[in-house]
Amino acid sequence: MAKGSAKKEPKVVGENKASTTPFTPARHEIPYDHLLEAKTDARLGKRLRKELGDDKIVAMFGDMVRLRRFEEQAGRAYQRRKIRGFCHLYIGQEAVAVGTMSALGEADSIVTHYREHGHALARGLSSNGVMAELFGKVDGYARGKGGSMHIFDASRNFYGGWGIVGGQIALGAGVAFANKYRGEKSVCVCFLGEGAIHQGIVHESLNMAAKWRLPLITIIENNRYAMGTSIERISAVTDLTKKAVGYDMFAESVDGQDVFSVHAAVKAAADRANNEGRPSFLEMRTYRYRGHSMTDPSDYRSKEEVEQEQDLRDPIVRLRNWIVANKLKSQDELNAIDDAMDRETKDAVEFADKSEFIDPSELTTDVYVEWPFDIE
Ligand SMILES: Cc1ncc(C[n+]2csc(CCOP(=O)(O)OP(=O)(O)O)c2C)c(N)n1
Repeated sequence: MAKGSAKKEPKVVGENKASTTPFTPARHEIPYDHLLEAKTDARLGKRLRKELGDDKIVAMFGDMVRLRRFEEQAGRAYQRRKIRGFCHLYIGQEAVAVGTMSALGEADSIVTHYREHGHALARGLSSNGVMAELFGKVDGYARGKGGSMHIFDASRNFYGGWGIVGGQIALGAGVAFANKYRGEKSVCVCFLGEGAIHQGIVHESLNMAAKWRLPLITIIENNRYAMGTSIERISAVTDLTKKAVGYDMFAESVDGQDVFSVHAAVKAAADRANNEGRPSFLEMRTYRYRGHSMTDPSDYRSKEEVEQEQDLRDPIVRLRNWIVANKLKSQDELNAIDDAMDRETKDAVEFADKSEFIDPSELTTDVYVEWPFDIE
């Protein structure tokens, strides 16, 4: 679709602009039309190149490509009925996971939703282990007992993978509370979809995080649709940063298709938490290219809308273009990285296929934690 013909955001009726002004934290909304024309900010790119170095930026490209190729393979394996049950692909949202994880340290924690294969891989979990979990096999991160929605690796402070929309934020706030209680300088990042934003638990947790000054970074991955329902249909305001204003919490809308913007926003939020004891609320404006889950025909949005998002905002193409324009690597060198990721994920499918199912005698194990257990 041509730039000029992009659909305008509907005007919000009865909105009281003045109501948000006494608070400094809430930032202005980024209109969708503006995002479609957005380019990577040249100054931000230059700054991050200096801070992170060329190798790390190229590694971020490789990480995003790994996520994309992994999800494509997972989609194919699902169609071959190698993966059963629910499976929610992350294709289109790669910059959010990679930009976030690149800004965190090993001591930081992650609690997330069910669309989490990308978060797990970006956190450093192996393609083999994640794919085996999707296949329900014993070499998976939950020994095949969790499946797609419950990837978990305590050794990397990666605390799942949760299926109840919004419920994980209470766990995230609890982890942040524990970090603070122990006097550790580390944050907990909690990912939610925008569909979770009106759940009561989200508001109870945001309030406590602000009141107790917990090192919690709440990331709303606003991909515009909760299953088949658009954010415009369910929310009185489409600027989700306004939800955090009532808790006097720092809030910002971020271009979630630009890995640099995501990295910078999360890094600033981690510094804010560690240095000032202030939680943050980041709304990442992103988009998913596939349906809600593998069984969703995606007929609630137009083909043109999806194509427009892919053509103008694809996060991988955007970083690829920036890397080539700034001469960090050539197109051919980036293609070689892509090929390597393609091989890695195909190998992961083979690995998962060969891995065994758990013995049926284990079906009732791992349900409860054995008592007594150690509490640090
Ligand atoms: C409390 C609760 N209500 C309903 C559901 C069913 N459900 C599963 S996913 C989903 C949509 C959530 O959308 P969003 O939070 O925007 O995340 P996305 O799938 O877009 O990543 C719903 C309603 C659920 N899992 N939990």
